[in-house]
Amino acid sequence: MNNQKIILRADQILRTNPKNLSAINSIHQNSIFAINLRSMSKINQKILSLIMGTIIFFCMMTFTQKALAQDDVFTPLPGEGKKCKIGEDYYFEYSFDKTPQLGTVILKIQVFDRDGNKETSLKIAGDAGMPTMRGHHDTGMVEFQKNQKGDYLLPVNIVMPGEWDIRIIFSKDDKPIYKGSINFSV
Ligand SMILES: [Cu+2]
Repeated sequence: MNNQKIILRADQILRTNPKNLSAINSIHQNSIFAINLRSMSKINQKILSLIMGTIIFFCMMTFTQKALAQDDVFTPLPGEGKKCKIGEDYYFEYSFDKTPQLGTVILKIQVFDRDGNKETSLKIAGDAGMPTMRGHHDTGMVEFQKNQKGDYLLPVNIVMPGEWDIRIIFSKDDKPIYKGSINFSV
């Protein structure tokens, strides 16, 4: 059957018995099969493989982007004064000098080794901003400064009420070893 005939036949069936969908369906299936066979010339096969290649390419891109995005996952931290483990070797605790409010608050992080001794060999950087307004207030990664006691300090400027987060990266020998985020609202 050619296409014209298929359409006429389907039309005929619909006229005589509008509810005979299964007959229409089977004609439709046959027509798809016939059209597929006819259109599979060599040129179309090339186009088809090109399309398949493009689809696979974009799938791979998506996978790669997902893998990269996973690299950038910041673990939400459990709360002020709570122990946060960095692998087996270190842990840290953090606190603010006051409840975060408009103005400047100071975030303090204390790092310890597995025996509980102060650890000062890490580098810590933090990026404060508003998750719902990315790019508006973000400070970019700013390095914490160590005080004489070996505490790591970062002043954070809270410029408007709403949801805030501070994304923090801990590095050992310039390699990131932990990523965490502190979320709070003002
Ligand atoms: Cu804002």
